[in-house]
Amino acid sequence: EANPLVKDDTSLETIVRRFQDSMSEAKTHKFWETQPVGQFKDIGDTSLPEGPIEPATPLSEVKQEPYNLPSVYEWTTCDMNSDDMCSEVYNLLKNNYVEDDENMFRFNYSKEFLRWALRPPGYYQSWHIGVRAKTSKKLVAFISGVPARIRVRDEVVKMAEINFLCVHKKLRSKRLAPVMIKEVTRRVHLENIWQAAYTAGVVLPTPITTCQYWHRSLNPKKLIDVGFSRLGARMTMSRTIKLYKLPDAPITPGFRKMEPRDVPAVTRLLRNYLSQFGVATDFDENDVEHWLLPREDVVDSYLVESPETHDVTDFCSFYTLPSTILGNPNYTTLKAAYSYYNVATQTSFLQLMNDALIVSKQKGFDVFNALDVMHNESFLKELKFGPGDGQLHYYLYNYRLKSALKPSELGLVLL
Ligand code: MYA
Repeated sequence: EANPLVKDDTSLETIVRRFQDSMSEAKTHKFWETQPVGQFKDIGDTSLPEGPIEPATPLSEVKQEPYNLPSVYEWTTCDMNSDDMCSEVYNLLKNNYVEDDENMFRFNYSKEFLRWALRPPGYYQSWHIGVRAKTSKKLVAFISGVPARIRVRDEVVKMAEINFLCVHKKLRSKRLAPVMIKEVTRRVHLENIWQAAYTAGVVLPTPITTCQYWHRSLNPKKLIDVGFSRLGARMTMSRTIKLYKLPDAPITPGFRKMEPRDVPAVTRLLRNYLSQFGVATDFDENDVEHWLLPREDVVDSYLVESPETHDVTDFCSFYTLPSTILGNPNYTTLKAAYSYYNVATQTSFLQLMNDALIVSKQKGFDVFNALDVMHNESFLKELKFGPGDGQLHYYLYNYRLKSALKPSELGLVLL
């Protein structure tokens, strides 16, 4: 049955964007054509080997000085430990980062979230790169990387995860982004790392997979009021509210918040689950401690501890990413939870994720979002998620896959 509450995916803007995406292989990419990424012209060429596109070079051959910026700008390294610097990055993103196709919502990553996302185990401050206007010293652009181990088929590869690329709205289309991408690449190379992973809403050469966002209404009235979703045909507000109603407390016996003592068990559970996907993150205990231990208003993790054996059998997690609602007189913020990593072995996946919905509703989220990655497809429709209009393309830098993956073959969620 059609879900009556989905962000309008048949709007003219969406149709136009889908058409443009479908034509994007015909577009030229003056910058991306020069980079070691899968090129559109090579799609389907099975003679090309899987693996690095370019070999690593000796570190002494890596360019030692930063790339040149237009003379009115200068590079700055952003110290995310500093409150002032963190606020500058926060404000740049709050006002200039990703919006939906209809410019109704803009991501509003919190300062605490940015600190968490940018300071994982072994992070490099030199990969947190800002651009300032020389005269005013105002921060006008940002790009970041963090180190990660990502397994591609049988190979665990050290990579950079690149995120938060942002150029101030007034400085768009001046080819600043390519310089920033080259500069972060240079600084990643200086650490002897030669591959990267990133996601984007735009089509570039060449996605390893294209995923879809699905949305589960928790507060349907607000979502309709702010234009995130529409009242379905033949639906009233009260029927809609009833449709999305959830129990007050989780159902599964032994369902509780993850604690520090759970790190070893959760790591085993996750490593075992992620081993089945073609491309997946390779988490060790340090990573799990950083990425999955609950942090208020940043990341939530729950697990099922068997009441009999005390084994940890199931796990679910989501991160907090609000969006600013642009130009609505009644509401300023959409509170969204994003599905992160989930593993079910004893509890049904459906019941586990229903419990995740219940606790996110309790915490005051308006909507729970999930991509169709890993085994997520198996719960989306049944738990009343509706397909959104957002597509998310996943990319690898300097690593070729012989063929694209299905979203269900991907075990990687970037923030
Ligand atoms: S994805 C989130 C990106 N941010 C936003 O969408 C926020 C709002 N938009 C902006 O701030 C600007 O529009 C941005 C582009 C900054 C996105 N990824 O300077 P330009 C190419 C990669 O004139 P602007 C995220 O953070 C575009 O195709 N390339 O354009 C992951 C064109 O190249 P070509 C992109 O609009 C980022 C060129 O830039 C993206 O002023 C991963 C135009 O430059 C994009 N999202 O600025 C980065 N958007 O002519 C890659 C446009 O060839 C990392 N472009 O088509 C690669 C790995 C690096 C490390 C490697 C280590 C080994």
